[in-house]
Amino acid sequence: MKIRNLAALALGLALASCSGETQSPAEPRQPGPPPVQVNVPAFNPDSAYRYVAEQVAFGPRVPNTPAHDSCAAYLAAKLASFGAEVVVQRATVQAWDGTPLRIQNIVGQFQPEKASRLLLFAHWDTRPYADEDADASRRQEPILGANDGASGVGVLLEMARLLGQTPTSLGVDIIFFDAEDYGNPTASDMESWCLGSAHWARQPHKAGYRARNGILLDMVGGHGATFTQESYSLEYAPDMVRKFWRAASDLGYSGYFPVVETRFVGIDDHVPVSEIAGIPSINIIQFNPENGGFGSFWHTHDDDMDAVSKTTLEAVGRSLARVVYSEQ
Ligand code: AHN
Ligand code: ZN
Repeated sequence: MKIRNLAALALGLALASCSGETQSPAEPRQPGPPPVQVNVPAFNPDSAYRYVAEQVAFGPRVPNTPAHDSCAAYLAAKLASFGAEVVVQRATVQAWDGTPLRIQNIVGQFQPEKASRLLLFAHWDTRPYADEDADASRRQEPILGANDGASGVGVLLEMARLLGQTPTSLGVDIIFFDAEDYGNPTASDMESWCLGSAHWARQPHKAGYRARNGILLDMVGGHGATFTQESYSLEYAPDMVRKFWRAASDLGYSGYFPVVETRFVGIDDHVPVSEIAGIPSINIIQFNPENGGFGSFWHTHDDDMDAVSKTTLEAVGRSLARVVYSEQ
């Protein structure tokens, strides 16, 4: 035990001594040891933004609609084109209002032979109603979900492009969960909100599937977004929360990622992945406790491409890439 600790200390010192990356002068990094040098391929924000726009161009991606089917085919083909081994998990699940939903969870596996793995995920479906819209006459219409749906997927597709070119130490799986935004407007419950992820968590694409950690991206493109440390994430995977916020800080993104805990953000896909599948997961989600919570676009018709910032996609994508390529 003692020798192991000494070895870890020596390794820590060795890594800490070869700091390399420069920091942004505008946003000083948080105090602590200097950043560690890791070779991270360049996350391209233009590419991520294009993947967001391509999804939004299908229109709302609500289960049981043709646009939903077309977008599913696009996402699976995209992952395959980057070299992932793709599995599409199809099922019919029941929405809270009784509607049977034909869902597709889309899984892209990189280096599937590796035992040590990381799981990256986002929901790809969009909400069937704009229940938060100021215009009551349009609250029954589905939303475009540029942020709430397409942004997380867009960042992960760009991540997939990098994974296809530059292998990581760990194997990586990317899952686009379906039917995560069909929830009961008057309840924050796993049963109505997390249909795709709960289905997968009970019945993963591979029996006995394990991953060291999971990272969920949800609404990661808002202009001037802040990503606070959500309390379920801190409960399930505090080390990964710290790693992610540290990576962001090392890159000069502390403005986007303040070290602030927020409670009651709501149930999200990381809850079933952590609790049912047993994979400790964090949620990177726009939430500002001083400003009403989620962005003003949330569950409204304002959630279109105008609500998406390339700079925010870049801050999240670069931080994520740094975490994924640092993990040994
Ligand atoms: C609730 O608001 C119940 N959960 C947050 C999960 C969510 C919905 N994220 C985007 N849309
Ligand atoms: Zn939503």
